[in-house]
Amino acid sequence: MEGIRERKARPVSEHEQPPEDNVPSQHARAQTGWPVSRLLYTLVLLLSTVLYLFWKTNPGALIRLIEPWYDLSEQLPGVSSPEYAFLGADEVRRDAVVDAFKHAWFAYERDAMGDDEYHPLSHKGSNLTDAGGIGYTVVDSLDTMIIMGLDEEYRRARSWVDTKLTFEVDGIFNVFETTIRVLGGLLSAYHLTHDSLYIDRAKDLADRLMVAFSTPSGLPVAMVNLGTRTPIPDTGNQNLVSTAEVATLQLELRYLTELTDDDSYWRAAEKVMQVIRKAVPVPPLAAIYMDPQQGTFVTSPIRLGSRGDSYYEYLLKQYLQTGRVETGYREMYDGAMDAIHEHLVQRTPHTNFLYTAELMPERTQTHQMQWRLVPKQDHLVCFLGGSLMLGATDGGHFSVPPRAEEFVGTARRDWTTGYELIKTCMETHRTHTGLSPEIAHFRTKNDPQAIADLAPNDWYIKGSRQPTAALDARYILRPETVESLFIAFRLTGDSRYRDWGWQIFQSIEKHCKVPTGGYAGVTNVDIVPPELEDKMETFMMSETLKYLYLLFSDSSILPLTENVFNTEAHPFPIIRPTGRTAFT
Ligand code: DMJ
Repeated sequence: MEGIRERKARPVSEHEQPPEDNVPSQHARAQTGWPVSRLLYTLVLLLSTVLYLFWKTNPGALIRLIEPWYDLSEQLPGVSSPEYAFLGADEVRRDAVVDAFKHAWFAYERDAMGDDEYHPLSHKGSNLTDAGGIGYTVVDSLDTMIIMGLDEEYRRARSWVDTKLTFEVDGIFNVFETTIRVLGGLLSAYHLTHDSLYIDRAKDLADRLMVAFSTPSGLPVAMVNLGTRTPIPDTGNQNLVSTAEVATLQLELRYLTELTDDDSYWRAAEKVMQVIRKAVPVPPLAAIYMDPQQGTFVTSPIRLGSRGDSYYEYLLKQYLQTGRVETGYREMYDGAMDAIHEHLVQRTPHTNFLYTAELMPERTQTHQMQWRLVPKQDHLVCFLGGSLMLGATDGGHFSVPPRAEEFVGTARRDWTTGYELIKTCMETHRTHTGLSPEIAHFRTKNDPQAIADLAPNDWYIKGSRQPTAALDARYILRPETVESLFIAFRLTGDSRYRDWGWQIFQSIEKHCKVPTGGYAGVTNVDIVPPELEDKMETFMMSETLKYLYLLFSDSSILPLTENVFNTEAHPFPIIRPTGRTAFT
């Protein structure tokens, strides 16, 4: 400062040559450098303060501001290198998944072979009806054994299907669950083996299920008695049907028509989609309940989780199943994705996590209808990350990894949202067990302090700190996050997805593995050691372990461009039916 003052105090005339002793010394030169560095220092300080205040008040906007540069260096979000990666197998991790499958299967086979469900803590099986079961677990697991090359285990399972499986059971079964797990399991076993046993069984089952479609609208009722072939409406639910359930039978029924030449399955499946296309509101967000008498949506929550999820999944997959010619499905899917982006996609206030909220219908005091946005997301929604990326690349028909210029229209938006959603799903695995809860709640801008305290990371599990954990805190061996990781890996070759999948697998091994055999869900993902639930859901062997296996396998196994996975992870081939009018 002194130097500045001195110079100001003694102005030198333009023409005056400085006398020799006026030439600044080295020390004085350093002093004259101060103003610049001080200026810079002040500027940096000022800028940091502004950025800090901006971050505090609107962190999302700040991240969005810098995102374009971040993207530029990365080419595309979710892709580390633009170079083509050969997707070879990670044999060590893949084989660890096979060992896990064997651990699950052997326990089931030892304690409960043929029963619908398995209880690994009590070493028992159980059936879905008192009249008996229909091989839920065996049939749901067939294709995983085939894919993993477990020939001996598969041979025994096939023999059970051949000699013991019967659908002549006087019991009531859910149409959707039976279709995706049992019919889907039989059809994919056929796809992988061409063993006609599976077509015979699939046809027998489907013929019993078809009575569900005999409603005035063509929307199937929720249940049937398989033995008596009687449709059973869901009286406990005002005879309504859930949107996901009626709209997640199509891949299975259409493939069965392709295999049998019996058109009735295809017609029934397509009729449902015609009814939905006509009934869907503007914007095209589907409420989770429909009335099978009227063929209309009823006022009910709108969400991408339970009872809504696979409706969106199958819009895209029906389009992919028939070689991308049925543009009607693609249009419905694109319309739905636009509406989801406009009405459901949200960001958390501090960490900018992307999630999809739910809409709850409510009546105001003056009886007006209004929709309340609820910031919660089911684990089930985690399928959507991979699904969006798959849709954005038109079913994996882009380069691997995709090049930015391949994306047109809303494809890049969908890709980015898909990747961001996967990141959020991974974030919900940051619990004490490393497992993610059944439902995650997210912070919003003006949350009360109690919620702010609970959710320093912008998300929390409702009730996880209460002595009796809420159902939200459970992890029941669900597959949706690893399903998305598998798709993202196949589309990008980016090892981050394998690392994330491995992380999840290790948490399952650590906390869900029952030493005597099998895997169990946990009641609270935030308690270590966790309390186990005495159930191994069938999707552990049909989906979770299959998707993990495929994540670590080389990409020649079941390429996405040649197969479409049903919602229970059963692969079907892409088909090109002739002589049929496409759904356009
Ligand atoms: C599976 O049965 C299917 O993935 C279904 O679409 C949703 N729920 C379970 C797995 O979580």
